[in-house]
Amino acid sequence: MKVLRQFLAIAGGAMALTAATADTASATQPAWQDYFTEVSKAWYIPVYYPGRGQSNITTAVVDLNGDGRKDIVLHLYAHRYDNGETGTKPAFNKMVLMIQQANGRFVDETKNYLIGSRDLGGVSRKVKIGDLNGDGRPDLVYAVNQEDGRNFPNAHYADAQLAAVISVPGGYKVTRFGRPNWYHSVNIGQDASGRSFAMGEGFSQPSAQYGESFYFDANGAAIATGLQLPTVSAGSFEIYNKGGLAFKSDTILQGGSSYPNYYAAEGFRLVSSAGAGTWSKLTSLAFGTVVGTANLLYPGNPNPAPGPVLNIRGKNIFGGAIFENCRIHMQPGAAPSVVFHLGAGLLPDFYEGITVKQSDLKPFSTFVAARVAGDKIVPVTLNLRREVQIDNNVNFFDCKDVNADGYEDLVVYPYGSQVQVYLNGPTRRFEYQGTGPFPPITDVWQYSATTILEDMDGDGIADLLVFPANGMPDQLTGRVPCRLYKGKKQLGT
Ligand SMILES: [Ca+2]
Ligand SMILES: [Ca+2]
Ligand SMILES: [Ca+2]
Ligand SMILES: [Ca+2]
Repeated sequence: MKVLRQFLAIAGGAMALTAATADTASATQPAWQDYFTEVSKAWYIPVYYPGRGQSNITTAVVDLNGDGRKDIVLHLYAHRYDNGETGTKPAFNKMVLMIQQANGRFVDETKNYLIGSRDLGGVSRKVKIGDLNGDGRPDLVYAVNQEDGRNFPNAHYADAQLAAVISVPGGYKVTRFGRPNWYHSVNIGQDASGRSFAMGEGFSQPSAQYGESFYFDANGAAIATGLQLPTVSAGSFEIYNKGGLAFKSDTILQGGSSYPNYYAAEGFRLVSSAGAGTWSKLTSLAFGTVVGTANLLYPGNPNPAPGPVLNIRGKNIFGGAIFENCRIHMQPGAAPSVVFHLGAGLLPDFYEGITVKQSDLKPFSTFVAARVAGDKIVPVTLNLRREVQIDNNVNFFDCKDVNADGYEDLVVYPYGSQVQVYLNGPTRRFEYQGTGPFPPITDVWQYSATTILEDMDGDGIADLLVFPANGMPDQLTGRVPCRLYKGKKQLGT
């Protein structure tokens, strides 16, 4: 727990590490203009945003008003300074709903669509989209904590709840639910009747006997389900239907949630959907091999924190864990697998018991995959060609078919650099597309840039959003311009 929490200081959403090393464009790579064309002045973030670390922008795309055009849902958060600006309350904490107009531009229509409070109660770390209350309109559910307020002595580590932006008659409303915690994981499952529920877990409270889960009604209220679900990882988890029982969600896969098992996949399988449901734990799967122990020394803390050193594909890594995952069909029609992101520090000169500082570690990033077979978790070969591993600051990614060929791809949204796409196909390889198809990021906020690749206008070709994930330089005021590039032709062609 201690190592995991401290590692968040390295791996958290708003850190400022060296931007990923861009591939050198070669003559064989096509110009990005073949793939995208910019929509001028398409959207903006409607507030000046401080570039001092304690700030975060969570961005999701979803069609809020059912007109077939994807809209942009922003959650803005910034902490006050711990001196000067008084107190520990957030300076900004609000939802912004940008509705796509017929001309492809986005307008802040929060007042037209959001009823009541805009406050999620903290920093959102993760967002999932699904119809939680069964009215046919999409809802959003957020894991909320005080991640970017963590440097402050009174930053209320565990005072946040889960939060939903949920469809109600006449618009959307914010509902907070769940016991106070430092939430980092959230996802959506379905019960035996097909009714959706949301669940999540946090790092700050002792684990409950059962994982808490909530239904939502037509008015957006959260209702405890009473289902006896497993306590899931606070890092991240997938809950899905592998098939075989009436219960819709019968399988959970997640990254290892306890010391020293951070580099493993854990899971649960529903064995009876009678009553509140009965789940059994699956035999876990270790990724790579634990080769020893190293100690991490933090500034201002004389006590080094020990942790396992993992050898994976010939490299020794340390101080990391699995914080994100996505569900994928490796081939069309195949049973689901789960892709995990393993973020850690590269330890080039490891010997048993070595003590290192954060600055000695080079950020290391890789993807691995697993699936459930019987009562075991088994590895799935994820053949990523030319994988970007070093200095690649990854938190978020999607498993989705991004070029409409029927094969689900891996789409990675690093912090501080352009989207990275690995196209899947019949050869069972995921081919990295390099930087060639994508426009370079040149905005003043490029150090905090991130991306979303999604078909925003419904023409079947993915479009590209480029925007800051957190604070921006002080010279920016008012509306901060972001980018939309409309897709012209499919990636990989
Ligand atoms: Ca819309
Ligand atoms: Ca709904
Ligand atoms: Ca594809
Ligand atoms: Ca499009």
